[in-house]
Amino acid sequence: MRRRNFLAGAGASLLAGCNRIAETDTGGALLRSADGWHRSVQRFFNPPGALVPEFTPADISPFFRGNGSTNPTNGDYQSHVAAGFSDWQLSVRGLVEHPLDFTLANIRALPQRTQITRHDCVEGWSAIGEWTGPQLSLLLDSAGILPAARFIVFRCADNLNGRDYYESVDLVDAFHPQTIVAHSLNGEALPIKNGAPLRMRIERQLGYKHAKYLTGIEAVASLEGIGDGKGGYWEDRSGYQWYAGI
Ligand SMILES: Nc1nc2c(c(=O)[nH]1)N[C@H]1C(S)=C(S)[C@@H](COP(=O)(O)O)O[C@H]1N2
Ligand SMILES: [Mo]
Repeated sequence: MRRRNFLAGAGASLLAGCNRIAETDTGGALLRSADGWHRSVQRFFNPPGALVPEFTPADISPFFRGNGSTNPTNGDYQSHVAAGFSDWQLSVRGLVEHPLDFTLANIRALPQRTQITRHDCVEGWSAIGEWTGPQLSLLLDSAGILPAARFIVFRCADNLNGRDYYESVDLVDAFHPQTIVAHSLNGEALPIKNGAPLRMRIERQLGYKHAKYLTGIEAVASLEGIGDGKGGYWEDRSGYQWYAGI
């Protein structure tokens, strides 16, 4: 969190003195938006492959709170709850060679990654939990991402204040080794409040990027026309930054 604030402050002062960089093609592209600037500087200090810290079982928070949607009542979510999520499907669509549908059994049958990480919510709380699931890269590689794809969009089952929750990341975060489709928290199937039966863990990003109640993964060339076009529920509603690197 401290690093984020430092970067935000440095961003304002450096941008003021960056006209010369902005005149070059690369510099211009980097500086075009605050988000782009944050992303490039963040990646300079914390390169794409770098892992966030992982913790030990002793560090796990005794209680992992639920935030935002904690028990969706819209659509057919409650009938999935009643059926023990036996018919849940996760689709992979968009700019892919092979559109795919995964059942929970398919997801559990893939090679798994377990990671104990810290979740940071912008509302001012953190919690450490152990998450298990396949790396998103496995799903994307099976579907075969087409060269035109630039973002991965996550579709969710919940509707919050009249809008469907969704999120998106670029391909660097999508293919990051700690980006997983989690089905378990602390060794148990995900609780409903934490996104049952599937939720994203995108460990290099702030809490709101970690889409819960995951129903679909979509490879797209642009975020235009999806929600209000800003890349996520909170980005559309409150101006939260699309790039929420920590
Ligand atoms: N589908 C969906 N995903 C979501 C949210 C939500 O309301 N709906 N809230 C986000 C926010 S702001 C945070 S901090 C985390 C909270 O995860 P938790 O409920 O497991 O604590 O989920 C994120 N993902
Ligand atoms: Mo959050």
